[in-house]
Parts: sequence; C-alpha cells; structure tokens
Amino acid sequence: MPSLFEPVQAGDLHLANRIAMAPLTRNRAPDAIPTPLMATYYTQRASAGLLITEATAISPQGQGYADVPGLYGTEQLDGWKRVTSAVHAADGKIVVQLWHVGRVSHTDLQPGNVAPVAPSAIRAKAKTVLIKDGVPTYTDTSMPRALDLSELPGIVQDYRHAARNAIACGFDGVEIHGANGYLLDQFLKTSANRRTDDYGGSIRNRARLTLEVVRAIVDEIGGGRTGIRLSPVTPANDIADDNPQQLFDYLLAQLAPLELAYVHIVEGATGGPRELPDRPFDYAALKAVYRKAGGKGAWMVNNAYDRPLAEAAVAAGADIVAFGRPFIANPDLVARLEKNAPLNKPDSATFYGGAAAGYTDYPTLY
Ligand code: 8OZ
Repeated sequence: MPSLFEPVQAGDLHLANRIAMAPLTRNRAPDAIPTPLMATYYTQRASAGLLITEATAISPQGQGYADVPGLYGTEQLDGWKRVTSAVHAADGKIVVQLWHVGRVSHTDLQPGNVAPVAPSAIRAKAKTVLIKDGVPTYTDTSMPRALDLSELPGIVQDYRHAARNAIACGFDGVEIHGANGYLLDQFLKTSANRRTDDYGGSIRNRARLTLEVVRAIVDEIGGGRTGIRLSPVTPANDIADDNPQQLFDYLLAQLAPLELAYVHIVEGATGGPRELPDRPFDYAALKAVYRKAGGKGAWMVNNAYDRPLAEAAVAAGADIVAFGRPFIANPDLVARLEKNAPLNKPDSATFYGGAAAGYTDYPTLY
C-alpha cells in the first residue's frame, strides 16, 4: 500500500509525495497582480507534492472578489513568473487554478461596472468581498445577466488563452475550477441553469461548457498538465443539483478519455461537513465510473482531511490528498504529518486580505 509520503505520477507531473496544497483564496493581490510576498508564501510550502494556487481569474469578467489574482495582462503574468521561479528554485511543483466566477461577483468588480454573467439570470444568495476605504466588506452578489449563446465560444477561448499564459509563466500545469458554485458549476447544476438552448436542460447539455473548456485546454497544453476540481454536492455559493450522482457520473465518463493529470474532488460541503444528510453522494461509485471508462488520471480528494483520514483514503485507492486550512498555518505540513508533530492552528481573521501576518509568518518546526 503506498504511503502519503511516497512519490506519485499525475499525468506528466512527477510529485515527490501524495500531499497537495489545496487552492486557497487569500485576497492579497491588488490589481490582480501577484506580489513578491505571494512568491514567499508559496515557496514556504514547496515541500507539498503539488501546490495548487489560489483561484485565479482567466479574464477581468471572471473576477468576483477584491484583490484576487488574474492570469491575463503583462503585470499579472510577470507577478506569476516570480512565483513559479521561486517555487521551482525550491524544487516545488505548482499548477494554477483557472477561475471564472460567473454570477458570484458584483458590478463594482466587473469591467465597466456591468452585471456579472451566468447561465441564467438567477441571483446567487451568496456574498462576495469588496474593499471599501481599505476595509474588506462583505456584500451580496449582484443580479447576473444570462450569457448569450454567441458569447460562449469567447469564454472557452478565455480559458484556452489563460492556460497558454500559465505555461508561459512557468506553471507545471493548470487546474480548471469546476467547483464551488462558480461559472462551470453554475452551468452544470439545475439550480443555476435554466437555459433552453444546447447548454441547458439535459445533463449532456449542462455538461457541454465544462467539456468544451477541458477539451480546449487539453488541446492547448496537453491533458498530462491539466487537472479539474469538482464538488458534486457542495452548497457553496448557493448551488444545487437535482441529481448530482447522474450528472457527475456522466461528466467523469466523458473526462476519462482526455488523459487528464488528475481529478480533484471536494467531498461534501467545501470547508464544511464531509457528509450532508440531504445531499448523499457515492464517491467510490464516481471513481469506479471514471476508471471503468478508462480514466487514468490521479484521483485527488479534499475536505477536512487529517493524517489518519488521509491514510485511510490512500488505502482505499486515492492517489493524492489535498489539504487546505492546515497548509495556511503549517508551511512545513508534509514534515509535520510525517513526524506526527502538532499543527499550528490557522487564524481565520487573516485568511482574506492583509499582508504578512497570518500569511508568511507561521512558524516551521525547525
Ligand atoms: C473562499 C473565499 C473566496 C473564494 C472557492 C475560490 O471556494 C473560492 C473562494 C473561497 O473555490
């Protein structure tokens, strides 16, 4: 049985261990530009088998929170180049999470202060964060407008272009953010998608945009450098589906032939309970569908893992376990898990926004 601390192959990515740093939004990139402090933060955590960056907007329209980074524009790309070279100098591997928030945004954050876009004009009962007079302020998301059919190829193109930018910035690959109630998840799920064209209605139609995005990125940079994150039952950002098992079984069967590096599954409620009584889901069955359809990507699991739970997951066939909050507070998480050393506790007051405090100042063991 493989141990968490043994290497693993995920597509083209050779990872030194089976512990990934989950994507974590930290809101420390004013003007969407990654800072030198961010390079320090990721480099401190480079002993993870894989670093997945915080969600990063593929376009200004894909932006939904104050001070999150982007993957467009010279200054943004130069900022990311500093991050990837520092991580590589520390022997780390890093992929960037490609993000379009869809309706989870606010007119203040959109170019020209227009409405955010979504599959349908249905507002999310969700909050975003703006910065008002220097103070982070939680605000209701704005009413979105439904995307016109003619706009969808442009969105696919934005993803493709961002993936090309990622490789140009020195990233080892990309993770497509298909989770947590953002644009792709909005198209996938019935609560946000009421379209009557080829992108709404049947499962096949609701999965169409996600599959077009994945195929475009695979065509651009290769499946071996492409992962995807999905959250079948999360209620995050006011999202729900009438039949998630059928939806995700279909999606995973379609993803199988694309030879992705990995599939990353958020189990249960993102950052919350792993089991949701009103939203049952069989993850083992989902994985079986993917493998049966020939999917060879590494199977990455996430949400509220500790060492015993992670070891049990690996024993049950998971290839990689992604840790989120423990990585905020423990830059040397891999060493601490290996030694069964105590973990620093993350301070939620410094999760979003600010500078070095609660970001690059958590102590290591040695
Ligand atoms: C926390 C705060 C803002 C955004 C996600 C990108 O849930 C996020 C996110 C998390 O995927």
